[in-house]
Amino acid sequence: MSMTVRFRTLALAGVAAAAFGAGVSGAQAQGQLTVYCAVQEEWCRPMVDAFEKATGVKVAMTRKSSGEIYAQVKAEAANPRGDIWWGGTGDPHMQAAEEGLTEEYKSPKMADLNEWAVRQWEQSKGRTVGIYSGALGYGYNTKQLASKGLPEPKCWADLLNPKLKDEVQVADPNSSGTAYTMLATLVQIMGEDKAFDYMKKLHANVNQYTKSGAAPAKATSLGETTVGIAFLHDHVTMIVDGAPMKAVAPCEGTGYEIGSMSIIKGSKNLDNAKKWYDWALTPEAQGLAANARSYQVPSNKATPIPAQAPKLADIKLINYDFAKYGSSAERRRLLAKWDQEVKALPK
Ligand code: S7P
Repeated sequence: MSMTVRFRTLALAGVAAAAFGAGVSGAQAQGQLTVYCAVQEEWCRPMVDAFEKATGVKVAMTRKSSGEIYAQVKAEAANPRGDIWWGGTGDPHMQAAEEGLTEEYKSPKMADLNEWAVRQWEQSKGRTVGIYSGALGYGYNTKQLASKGLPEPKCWADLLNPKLKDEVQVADPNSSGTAYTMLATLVQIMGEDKAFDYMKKLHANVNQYTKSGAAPAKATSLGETTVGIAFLHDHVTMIVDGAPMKAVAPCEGTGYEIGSMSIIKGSKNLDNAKKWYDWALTPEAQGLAANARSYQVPSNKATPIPAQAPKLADIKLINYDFAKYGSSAERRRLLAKWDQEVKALPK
């Protein structure tokens, strides 16, 4: 887990100041805000800097994986310490919404959003909203693959090749929203029985279940694993950095995420949480992603889609059922089943 907790001064620059005027000086501090951030730290930080610059609000930020933030919000429900949960896959946000852990809020920016982002808000009864989207897939290290004399994998089925024993890395779906997206995707593509058979077989090839969903992309870039399962945009970040890698949208089809944002129920800084929420939906704030080498598709229709972002229209996407796989009962049931039937298997 990568974690940062910081109260910042207002000295740092940020392009998003334009969204809320020219920015404010340190003398005009406007209170504070605690943000639980689930994207990569490299994107969390400039968001915090830009928001502080634009509003004068001091931000304490903690970075964790999606499932970990959900667990923390639930554990703190009687005495909430966070104000806003920004980013991470939509399923745990949906679960939190259903469990009443997050606040209902309608931002004046809703009209500016893509339909899929608004649908997330509607399905959660106004408790979470889409901020970006991205497709799941895997990446492989071209040098490692060549050195093993393996054919280029193209499908989910190819990851079961016995020659990939201990050469596939993926996160643990309990902590990682990415890995839960994989679990739910396979169930939707194959049906539950076949999906669990697949994951049991895949277990033989998995070298490590990481805590963070993007970690397998990094490990693939470094040649620590031949294949890493993660969102395609996380692989693209590595490829843009020059890693010898290729990203694959599996031939059977794949799932996708609606990265989401929620206000935590009982927030002690509710006005500032709403300020962040409205600001984070602007093109100025969403445009910070590409500078941070995060290549998701933004939810505001006016935010330019980064040129490097995988083109969702070119990928065989399933009709991911966010209401079902984000429901409390289904997410808990599938995770418990994965723990018992997959993770517990001997290696
Ligand atoms: O790296 C960005 C990203 O892939 O990370 C988020 C993810 O939920 C956080 O990682 P975990 O899998 O560890 O929870 C995604 O929402 C986002 O696109």
